[in-house]
Amino acid sequence: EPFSFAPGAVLFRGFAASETQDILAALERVTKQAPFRRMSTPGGRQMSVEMTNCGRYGWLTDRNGYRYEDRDPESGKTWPAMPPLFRRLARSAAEHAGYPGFEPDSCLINQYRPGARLTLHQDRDEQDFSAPIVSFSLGLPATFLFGGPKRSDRTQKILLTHGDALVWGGPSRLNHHGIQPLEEGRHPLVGDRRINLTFRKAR
Ligand code: MD5
Ligand code: FE
Repeated sequence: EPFSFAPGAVLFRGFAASETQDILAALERVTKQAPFRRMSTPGGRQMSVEMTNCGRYGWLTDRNGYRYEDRDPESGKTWPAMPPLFRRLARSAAEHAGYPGFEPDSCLINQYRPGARLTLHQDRDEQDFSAPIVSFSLGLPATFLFGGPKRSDRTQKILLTHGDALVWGGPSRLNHHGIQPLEEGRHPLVGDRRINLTFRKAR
C-alpha cells in the first residue's frame, strides 16, 4: 500500500483519515492559544500560507530569517503542547516507513486557503538531517512538487489528498519541494481549506 516516489520518501494514502474529527478538535485547542497568522519572509514578503506551531519548538520566519523558537512571538508564551494524538500519528507513520523511535519536538501547522501556495524550497533549518520529516494532509487536495537536491532539478507532481501521510528521510531529506496554488473547493469535514501538519526534529 505505501508508495515511494523517491529514495527515502514514502506516501501512505488516507493514513489519518479515520482520525479527522479528533485531529480537528485538537487543532482547535492549539489555534485558540496560538492562532494562525501570515508570516513575513526575510525579503519582506508576506507568505500566502497561514501558519502556527505546537510542541517544544516552532518554526517561524520574519525579517530576521527562518528559524525555530520555543516561544510564539505574537504572545511571548511557549507554543502549545503537542497533542498526544499528533505525536502518536507522527510516530506511527514514521515507524511504518522504517524509522522507528521518531520523537518530533516540533509540529508546524500550515493552513492553505484557495490560492495559497508554497514555493520550491528545502527544509534545512533543523540541526540533524538524519531524522525524517513526517507530514499529514487534511481537507482539500493539493499538488505537491517534489524536486531534487538542486533548485533547477526537474520536479514530479504528486497529488496529496485528505488523510495522506508523507514520510521523508534518508537520501531525499534535502530535496526541494513545494505546493502549487490551492484550487477552490470544499471538503465535507475540513471546509474550504487544506491543513498540513509537519513534524520534525528541530534540535
Ligand atoms: C505542505 N510543507 O504540504 C508542505 C509540504 C513545509 C512544507 O514543505 O516545509 O512546511 S509537506 C510535505 C513534505 C514534508 C516533508 C518532506 C517532504 C514533503 N518532502 O520530502 O518533499 O504544507
Ligand atoms: Fe518544506
